[in-house]
Amino acid sequence: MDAPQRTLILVKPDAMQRGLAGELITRFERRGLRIVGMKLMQIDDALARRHYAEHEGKPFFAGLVAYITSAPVVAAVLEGPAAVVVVRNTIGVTNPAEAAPGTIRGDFGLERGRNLVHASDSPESGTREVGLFFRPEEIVSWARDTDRWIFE
Ligand code: IDP
Ligand code: MG
Repeated sequence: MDAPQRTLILVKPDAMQRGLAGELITRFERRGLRIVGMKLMQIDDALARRHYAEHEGKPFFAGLVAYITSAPVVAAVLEGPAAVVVVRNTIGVTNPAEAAPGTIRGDFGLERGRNLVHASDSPESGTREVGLFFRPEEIVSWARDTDRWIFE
């Protein structure tokens, strides 16, 4: 089994407004990932800026902050073997116009600025972003027994 990892996903406001939260979360569950944290929340300006700090100064930054703060989001922590790359592959590339059919962005999106879902892009980002959105006590441990029927 690949090393277990944790990664943050956000069901972004466009997906929330289209009523797609359940559909998107279902895809991660069916992939075999385990939900270890989940909440509905409104991201404020300060959190949006910290979360997207790497994009500060880019032309789309102000629009990105306005977009991610425009409606409630579902934030979740997913856990599993190689979870970071598995989730990135499940959501597809940043621009939905170029995302493969079968991926979330490739099945539901058309535009880069409305791409339905966020996912951490590396194990280090996963650790940083989980820490930004969740307090340690909000992460739930599953019984070790369940590893036997979910993972190899
Ligand atoms: P990612 O979400 O696939 O990791 P990033 O490059 O980290 O993509 O960009 C963060 C988010 O910023 C994207 O998901 C998208 O919503 C938005 N974004 C990225 N590039 C552009 C752009 O060129 N125009 C508008 N929005 C963009
Ligand atoms: Mg990114």
